[in-house]
This record gives sequence, structure tokens and C-alpha cells, in this order.
Amino acid sequence: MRVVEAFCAAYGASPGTVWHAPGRVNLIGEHTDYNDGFVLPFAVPWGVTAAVTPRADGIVRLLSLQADGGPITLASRAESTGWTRYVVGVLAMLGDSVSGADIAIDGDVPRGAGLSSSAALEVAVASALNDLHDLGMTPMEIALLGQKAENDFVGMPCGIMDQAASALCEEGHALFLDCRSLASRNIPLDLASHGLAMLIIDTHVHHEHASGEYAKRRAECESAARKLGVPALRDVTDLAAALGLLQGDERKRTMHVVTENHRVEALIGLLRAGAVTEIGALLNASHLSLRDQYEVSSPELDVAVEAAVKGGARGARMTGGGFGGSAIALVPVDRLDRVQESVAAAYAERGFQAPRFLPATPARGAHRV
Ligand code: GAF
Repeated sequence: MRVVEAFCAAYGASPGTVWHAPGRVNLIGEHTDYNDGFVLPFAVPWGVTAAVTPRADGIVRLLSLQADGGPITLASRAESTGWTRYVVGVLAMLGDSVSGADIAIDGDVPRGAGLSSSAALEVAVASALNDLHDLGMTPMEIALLGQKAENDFVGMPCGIMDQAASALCEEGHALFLDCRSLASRNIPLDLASHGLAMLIIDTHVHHEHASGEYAKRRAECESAARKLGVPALRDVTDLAAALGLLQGDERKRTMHVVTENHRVEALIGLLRAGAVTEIGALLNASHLSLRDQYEVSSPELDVAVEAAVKGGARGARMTGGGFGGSAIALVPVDRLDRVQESVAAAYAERGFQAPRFLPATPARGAHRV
């Protein structure tokens, strides 16, 4: 394995353990996780592999096969910048149970596609350290640690979805997660036997203001919940009455979150009933809500969704935080070419950079390799 060879070459010994953790796409349930709601992501076939050996002297050495140069040596946590913050954040959250480590990282999550390469990095490193130090953390505890690293160390106020997907998903399944109780269930997602495929459309767009807008949405939701006298928007039971008490953006955000939670439950009902071909309408409705009520889409995402449906997709939506990144489209296998041509032509017509198409099959969550 490439990462093991690189580890041996850099540090002169074999790693103590090697773990892989995947990125994710979210089938439905967007911007619901930090509202204590429901999500339904699945792991993608790309991820991060971390080869790790503990050190007793507090020093952290980090090598990435995707970065130029040799290992970076960090004598203190304050020195970390860029991608190393996700790793050092995990070490910081583990506190005294871990001193230092020699780490080599290899990742193949498509860059900037919004497929959660950072969560994959956190979960791969946390899983390896959990294993090496016999910390006895469950996959959900590992996910929570990764989220805490991102919230408290990196400074991104994300929810739990991405890390949970990376830590808990099973091959061939989507992960239904109740983000309040943290109860989860793996739901079979067999698209191929219905003649369907999930196509990822990477817009290549990443807006710099995305994380500021994310924090703003989160604050708007919290403010709306306070005005409604509920712990979180998940607790809104009478949407019409709630909307009557709110105005402007907070009203729109509430409308999205409450209806999106309903869509997750409806989609799970369809999957349970074997009606996979019918989930497309819910994907379309989710996209419209994210575009018009939550206002986190972008022209590139909207064009991808519209053109995919025009080309024969059963449904499509933006996936992840928004403002760029990727859309997903549920496509009959015999229309895959037509859908891609339709999206590529619409992009060319508007002068957008050509999109990248990736097939997504539900992959396995974090595991030792
Ligand atoms: C990002 C965040 F990291 C997730 O927690 C989630 O909120 C998502 O955006 C939107 O559903 O990926």
C-alpha cells in the first residue's frame, strides 16, 4: 500500500496501524443536523487512509502524499495550519490520552467537490489513534470527537452528519441518523437492482464565503427556535402556526428545516416499501427548498439539477453545505450518457467550467486496512 511505503520511507519503520475513512454524499436531510433533525448520507468510494504510530514525546510528524515536500514536524499544536489543523485538532481533543504521533496520509476524495474530505481525515486519524491507544471509543464517539475538533479547533460550526457518515456507514446502505438522540440505522440502498445509479455532478465551484454563510444559517435557525420557544427547529410540530410567528429569513429557514425533516422520513418510507424509483420527487423538492428557502444553492448547482432532470434523471439536488460543491442525480442506468450530455451542454451554454461526473455507490465506513 502506497501510504505504508511512504510511512516507512519517511519514518524508518512500519506504522502501528492503518485506517481508511470515506467521504460522503447526503441523499437527503440538508442543514437539518444542527437543528437536531434527520439526515440520510452514504459513504462514497473515496476517502482518506492514515498510517499511524504513537510517540511518547508529544511531537507530531505529518506527511501527506497530496502535499509537496517531506514530513512536517509540529512541536506544538499552535503551529498547525491548513489541512494539518484537522489532524492536530483530533489530537488536541484526545488530550492527555495521546502524546504525539508519526502520521502519513493518503487521500483520494475529489478536491473541493464538497464530499467531506475533512471529516474523512478526522475520522481516519481518530480511528487509528483509538485503535493504537486502546481507547475503546465507539464509531459514534469517534464521529463526535471529529466534530468537536472541527468546531473547537478548526472553528467550523458543522453538525454531526459528515463525521457520522464517515465513521458508521455500511457498504450498500445509507445511514439514517437522528441527530438529537444519535440513534442510527443503516438502510439498504440498492439502486442497481432498480436499474438506477447515483451520479455526482461536481460543479468545481467553491465560494470563499461558504463557511460564514453556514454559521449565519445556523444562528438564524437557533434564533428562530428561541422565538418559537422550542429547543430546536426539529421540535416544530405546527408549521403553519410557527411561520405565523416568524418573519423574513428566519421564517424561510424554518420552512426549509421542518419540511426537509418530513422529506427524510418520507424518503425512508419509500425505500422501505421498495419504491426506490419514486424518491426522485423528494430530491427535487429538497433542492427547491434549499434554493428558495434556505438560500444555499448557486447558479452552477441549479443548472446541474435542472439539466440533469431535463436529460432524464428521476430527481436531483445539491448535496452538502452548498454554495458550490456537488449535486447528485438519480439516473436510470440507460440514461446516464444523456444526463451527462445535458448537464455538460447547459454548462457550456452558460460559460461555466465543465463539470466532473462521478458515479457514487454506497461504500463502507471507517475500517482498519
Ligand atoms: C456541511 C456540514 F459539515 C454538515 O454538518 C451539514 O450541516 C451539511 O453541511 C449540510 O447539511 O457538510
